[in-house]
Amino acid sequence: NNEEAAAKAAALDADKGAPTIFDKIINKEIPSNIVYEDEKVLAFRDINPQAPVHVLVIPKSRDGLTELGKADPRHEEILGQLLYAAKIVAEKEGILDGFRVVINNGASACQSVYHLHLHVLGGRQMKWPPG
Ligand code: D5M
Repeated sequence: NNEEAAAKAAALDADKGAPTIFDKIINKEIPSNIVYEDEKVLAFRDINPQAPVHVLVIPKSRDGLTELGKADPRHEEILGQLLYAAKIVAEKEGILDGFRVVINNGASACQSVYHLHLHVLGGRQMKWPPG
């Protein structure tokens, strides 16, 4: 379908080094609602929230991490930092008692932006299995 084709095209562009919308957010060229920031990580509210709390946690440097499936050993440290930042976000947002961390990897998992990002979701009863 159209969405899948668009995701595949976006993945190809990103693999060639093309910037994504998240670069504009990192560079503050477009506004975002930042929840947490440190030297390596940026967390901001998702523009299309799927729960009362929906925050995206991204590495400031993509460094080849268009998707989790492209990770290699040099990414181990940043991957840990991203997951720990997800915990800080959950704490700041008051959802430590129940929250979900999601990574959509690839077109068939509905990934639309090819700059690795963790979704931190909470503030409502989550369902299982996810769609
Ligand atoms: O998730 C990509 C997510 O990125 C999706 O939930 C919308 C969000 N998004 C896209 N553009 C923006 C801006 N400009 N601000 C905030 N959030 C944004 P995926 O897992 O790739 O489907």
